[in-house]
Amino acid sequence: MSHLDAFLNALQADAALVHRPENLHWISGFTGEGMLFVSRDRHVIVTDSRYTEQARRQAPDWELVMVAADRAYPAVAARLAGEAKADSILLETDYLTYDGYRSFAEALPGAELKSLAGVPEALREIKDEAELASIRRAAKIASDALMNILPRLHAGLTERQAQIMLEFEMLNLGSEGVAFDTIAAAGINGALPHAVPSDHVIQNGELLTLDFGATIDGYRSDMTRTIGFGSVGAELRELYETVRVAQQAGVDALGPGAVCGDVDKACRDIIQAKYPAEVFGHSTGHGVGLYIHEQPRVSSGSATVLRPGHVVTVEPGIYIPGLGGCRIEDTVIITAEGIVDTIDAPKHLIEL
Ligand SMILES: [Mn+2]
Repeated sequence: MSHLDAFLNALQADAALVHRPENLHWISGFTGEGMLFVSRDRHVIVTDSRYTEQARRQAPDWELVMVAADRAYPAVAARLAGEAKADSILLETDYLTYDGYRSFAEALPGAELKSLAGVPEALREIKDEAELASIRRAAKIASDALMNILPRLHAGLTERQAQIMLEFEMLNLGSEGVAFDTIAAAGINGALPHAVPSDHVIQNGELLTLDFGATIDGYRSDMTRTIGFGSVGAELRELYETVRVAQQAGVDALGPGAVCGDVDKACRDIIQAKYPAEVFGHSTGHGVGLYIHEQPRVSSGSATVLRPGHVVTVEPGIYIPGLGGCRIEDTVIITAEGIVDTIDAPKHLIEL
């Protein structure tokens, strides 16, 4: 079934207006800016002259309406809704601004406006073969990029230099861009799960956490590896080994029919056997696709059951202020038979 057909099947109204770029992409194939108008009988891309040729190429089966300015969108929506006799219309209330929503409400005074929030996102949870192929390519680029830069990584570089090296390598290997802001955190900065790379100079005896991903056809990969420099002391070595065992337990708990909350527990139990609960404050993982963070969440108590086509990360970590931190993360595809771990970079402690 095409993505458009899947969207139409899920449509609980006469028509929908779609604005979120990732949802435009998923439903129509068009990756520019604009709006979709979708009803049973009509599917229209509304955009401006910067994107009309692109829309023709990427979505040849879609009707195209050109607008000259942002304020024209509500009027076009009203015209299309009138032509389609659409009395009920869905909008992305979780994406439009308050002013944006109001301008559509004013242009569509007779229509019943309802929320489309979460509907395209739920449809996008299960990936098809083409989507999985893109994610696997993005994952391979990220893994290869890390392995390629290892011989050039050494104590004395800054976190930012490590970040730039890694991003350059991913782009060089064919990534469309970075999947999200790369995290490179060494020494005590490793205790910040979402540290911003700084001019901190990596020292011997420190761990460096690198969390990064590549993008192919808009689809992202997500991976984290933590690397040691010089000889890493016993306390950090123990911390690393605990995360490695926890991460492997999480990956081993994945599969069709696995419950997300159980996967989280598999990781968390191992860490909590040795450390206080607060060292691992975030959830174990998340879905990955056109967004870097999407459904399903692999979190404590989640009853979501994994199915073939789900793509989730497993990324436990330990963060201790004043000491440092470690995280290890893979992006994993759930299949009918089991799993495919898309990240093939090694997970033992590498000391450079
Ligand atoms: Mn992640």
